[in-house]
Formats: sequence, C-alpha cells, structure tokens
Amino acid sequence: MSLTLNDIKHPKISTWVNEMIAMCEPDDVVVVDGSQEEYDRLMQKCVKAGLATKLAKKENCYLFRSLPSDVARVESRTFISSVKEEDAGPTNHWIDPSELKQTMRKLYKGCMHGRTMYVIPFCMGPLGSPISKNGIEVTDSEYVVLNMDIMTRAGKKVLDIFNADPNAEFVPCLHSVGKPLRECESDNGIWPCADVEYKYITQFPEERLVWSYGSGYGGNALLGKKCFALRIATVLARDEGWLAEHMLILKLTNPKGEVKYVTGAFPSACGKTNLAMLIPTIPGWKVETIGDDIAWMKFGKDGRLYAINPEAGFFGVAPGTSAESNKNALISAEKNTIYTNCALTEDGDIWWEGIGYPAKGKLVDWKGKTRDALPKDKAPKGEEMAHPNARFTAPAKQCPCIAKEWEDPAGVPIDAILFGGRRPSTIPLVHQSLSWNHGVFLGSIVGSEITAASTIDASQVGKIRRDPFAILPFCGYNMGDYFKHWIEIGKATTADKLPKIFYVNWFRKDADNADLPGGFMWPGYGDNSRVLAWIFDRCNGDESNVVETAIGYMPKTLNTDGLADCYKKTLPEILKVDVEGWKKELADVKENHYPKFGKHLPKELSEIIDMIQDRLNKA
Ligand code: GTP
Ligand code: SPV
Ligand code: MN
Repeated sequence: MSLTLNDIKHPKISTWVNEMIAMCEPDDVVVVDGSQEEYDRLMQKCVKAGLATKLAKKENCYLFRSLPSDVARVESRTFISSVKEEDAGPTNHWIDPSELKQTMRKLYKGCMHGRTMYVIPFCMGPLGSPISKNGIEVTDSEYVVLNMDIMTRAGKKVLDIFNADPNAEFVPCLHSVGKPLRECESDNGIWPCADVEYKYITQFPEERLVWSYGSGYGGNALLGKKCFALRIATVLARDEGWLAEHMLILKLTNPKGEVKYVTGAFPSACGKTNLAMLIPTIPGWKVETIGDDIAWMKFGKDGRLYAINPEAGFFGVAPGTSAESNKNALISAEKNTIYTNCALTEDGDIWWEGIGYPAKGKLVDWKGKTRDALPKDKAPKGEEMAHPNARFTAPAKQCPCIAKEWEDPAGVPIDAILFGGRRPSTIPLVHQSLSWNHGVFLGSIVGSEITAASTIDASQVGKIRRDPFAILPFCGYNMGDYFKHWIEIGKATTADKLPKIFYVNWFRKDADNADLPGGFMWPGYGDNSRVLAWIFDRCNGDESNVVETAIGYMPKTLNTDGLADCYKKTLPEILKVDVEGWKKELADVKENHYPKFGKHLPKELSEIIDMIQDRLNKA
C-alpha cells in the first residue's frame, strides 16, 4: 500500500505540502515510499501514457523521449532569487523574490489539474551521515519520481527520519512540468513541459527553497541535484564553513597498494563521469568511484577535508560512452536504468553516437522518427540519432568499480583537487599550483568550450566561456564571495592538511595533424591514469619528476609505456608552458573576467595574477 498524507507526522512538512496542494490543485496526492512495487507501478503508468518504452534487450530498462525544447538545463531561465541583487552576483540571473513568487504562483495555480502530486522525502548523502541533508520534492512528474528513486535515497526510510524528529530540517523543493490536463485529456505520448518562456528554475537562497516550473529534464526537474546539492548547498556551505562542489570523487590506488582520494571539477560534459570510472592503461594502478558529479566536503577533527557523494546514482552523458571509453558506465547501465533521448534499435536496445559499434537496419531517433542507420554512424550536427545530451540514469551501486567507501558516512579524506575544462589551446596537460591561493586562482579562471549539457541552443556549442570552478551555473550566491570562501577554507587548517591543487586539460587540439582522432593531442580516458599517477606521486611529496615553471609545477615527463606513438610525439608539446598564450590568457582574465566581480573579487586573486604575470615576463 502506498503512503498518504496522513503518514507525514512532521508538522512543518505537512503544512508546506498542504499549501502546495492548495496552490497546484492536483487530482490526487501520493507520498512516495521508494519501494520496487511503487517504481514498477509508476513505470507502467509512463508506458501506458506512451512516454516510456520497455527495452527488450535490457533487464528492467526503459527509454523516454523528451520534447526538442526540453533537452538540457536552461541557464537563461535559471534564477538566484536572493533578497538583494548583489548577493546573486554578476554571473547569475536575478529577479526580486516577491515579484518572482507572484509570477510563479500564477503559473502554479491549478497547474496539476488532471495529474497526481507525488511527495518525495529524500536524503542527499548516505543515510545517517553528519554531512548528509534532507529534502522534500513535490512533483507532478512520474519520470521525476523514477529518476529521484535512482539518484537519491528516497521514500519511507527518509520519511521515518522526519517523523522521528519534528524539528528535522528539510529543503522544500516544488516542481511541476507546467502542463495541466483538461478533463479526459492525457499526455498521449507527448513529453509534458511548458514553452521556454514559461520555464523557471528558481532558488530562493535565504529561505533555502527551490521552485521549478515548466521543464521535466535532468537538473531542471530532479531538484536534489543541481538546485539543492549545489545552488542551495553552496549557500549552506558558505554559512557553515564547508564546500559544496560540482566535482567527481575517485579513489586512486598505486601498485604498492597506497591510496589517495581525488576530487575533480570539470564543467558539464567535460569528463567527470569518465574520470571517476577510469580503467588505467598503466599496470598496477586502480581507480574506483565514489561519485561522478557532486562532492560535499567538510573538515574532519584531524583538520583534513572529507568528501561525500550526496547522490545515489549517475545521470550520465550517453553519447561517447563505449566499451573502450567507459566500460564501467556501460555495465552500470545494463539493468534497472532509465535512458532519455537515446535512439532505439529494431531489436529493442538503445544506441547512440560513439557507442562503439555500428547501428544496424532502422533506428527510431530521439525525436521518435524511424530512420536508416547512417553510414559511419556520424550524423551532421542537429541530425544525430541520439541527442548530444542524451542521458542514462543508473544506480551507483551497480557500478563495477564503485569503491567500498562510497557510502561511508564519514566521507573520504581528500588529497588532491583537480580543475579542468575543454581548452583546445594554451592550457597544458597538467600543472600543479604553487600554493592554495594559486590553486583558488586556477579554479577561478577555468574556461571551457560550451557543451550540449548546458544549453538547448545548439549554435552556442563549441564557444569558449569562463566557468570558474565548473560551478558557474550552479553557484547560489555572488561568485566573487565564493572565491573568497575558498580563500578562507585555505586558512581554516594547516597547509600540509589541505589537498594539493592541479589543473588538467585532456582537450588540447591540433586540427592539422591527421594522425590524431578528433584532432585531440592527448588520448584521454584510460590514459589519463598517466597523469593521475604523477598527481599521486606529487601528493606523496615526490620531487624526482618535477620542474618549477612560470605557471606552476609540471612533470618533466610521464609514464609513456604502451602509449601510442602519435601521442609520444605530441606529449612534449602539451607539457610545455605556452608563454605567449598564457600572457594572453591572463590579460583576458584581467580585462574581461575579474572586473565583473568588482569589490567582491578577493585581493588575493589579483596578487596571484600579478605574481604569475611577473614570472611569465621573466620566462
Ligand atoms: P555532466 O554529467 O554534464 O556534468 O558531464 P561530465 O563532466 O560527467 O562528462 P562525461 O564524463 O559524461 O563526458 C562528457 C563527454 O566528454 C563524453 O562524450 C565523453 O566521451 C567525453 N570525454 C570524457 N573524457 C574525455 C577525455 O579524456 N578525452 C576526450 N577527448 N573526451 C572525453
Ligand atoms: C550537468 O549539466 O552538469 C549535469 C546534467 O550533470 S544535469 O543534471 O541536467 O544538470
Ligand atoms: Mn554535472
């Protein structure tokens, strides 16, 4: 039997949910229990409504197709609605909270007609961890409930925590697809959502409240993820002295059996999931996964930073995922997985560009059109079989390389933090910061080519933009103050206890070199283990393979055993300081990036930029 409103014994939650019911006017209300029986029932409802297709070839796997207008996060419709505009800062969209609430209340009024409201009690982080936090998402989307079941700890076990403690805190998260149904109307196979001008993904940071309207996709709708675990959590972290970051967490073991834990911030669709599940190409090394998208880090009693993964599943980019690039992700998504906007094969399996084998016969593309497989499986931009931001939602516990510590309530102690992005030029394969503040500087200047994960506007893809700390679309307050918070974290413990900071770039390009697949000067994927090995040794204080350059510490060389010859040739180039390129880079930061933050820019960062410019002038 499913749970009902009467099963909620937490007065504040009951009050809030009742207010949402009065506003949204659903036909029915269900409190999500998180059981398999419930999951199966909701999935059947989606199949009946024509929204989901069961895959004959994969156990308990389903395919959903969204509308072409609802395929990714919509940053232009994402708001940090703080009381003061200055607190949202120069990089966030802002509307006055009372004005925005008025606008959104009108949209929410009666928006759940013809639909069921689901009340999802969920926990971000391992149950019982002092670092974890709880929320309630109210939604009218079965797709959201099913995804939240995989991505978070959801249901009765979390409701029990609330019911046991009437003072237990929760972040209220309201979601509607914004598509009320008239009497006798049904979705009839069409993904429900609102037109883009009616979409709002709003965070109210002072109230620790999320309101999302009009989109059913990913980070817009699974509110535990980007809205709570990043935009709201960055604010909590600032106030409470910890870090909420857009970072993977991995466990790295060397051939001697020694272990280091590494986090990495790369912008959306820039390789976090791949790095977190990497299979090393150098013998004796091992990578295991703790998390692939978000890290919450708090100081332990020993003065070190400990990280947990607040999520319980992977919402991974499908295209490009193959047995060669990321076998562990494919195995994670073999069963009990939701696929969104992938192509469907005739025999009832999924397919996408870069899956590693050709499509045969006819395919149903992500828009629902039946088409012949393309020669070479390469479609012109805009005509892909799977959308470039097609995703799989898979339970983390199914990952073959999940680390045994992944649900440790204490978290894992972090030795190194990586920053990176897609930079076709200038940025070398790897360099290490000279100090904590220099590392904060490197985080602050992260830039990347725009990817399909961050925009529904395909014409933007490929342009370079600054994405500091890979958190530009996910920071719930003024980014200048966020830089300051990172500087403060560096003062909260002794230098030897702080993680070492590195900047990596797997994406240097030489378009003229026909030997290089995709023009990339570095093979990436499993070969990134060669870089991880150097980082590991640096964390152990190894001084044998290092040069101090104008921009930081760099390896003299890397382990190249078994590396393809074409990359042995490109390696010296990508391990060199491009002095002229860096001078331009810093000039751009000084002229176009830092001035945006005005008086919120910490003086420490201006000091670092002067120091590096000075070193470059002497180089
Ligand atoms: P989000 O889930 O959007 O935050 O993305 P992510 O950072 O987890 O990115 P992911 O690992 O899913 O990779 C995105 C795309 O980058 C995929 O198409 C990958 O195949 C590609 N990619 C990942 N790692 C590498 C690499 O080392 N080299 C190259 N050339 N491509 C990579
Ligand atoms: C990202 O865009 O960084 C993602 C996908 O991880 S989404 O959950 O849609 O934000
Ligand atoms: Mn992400």
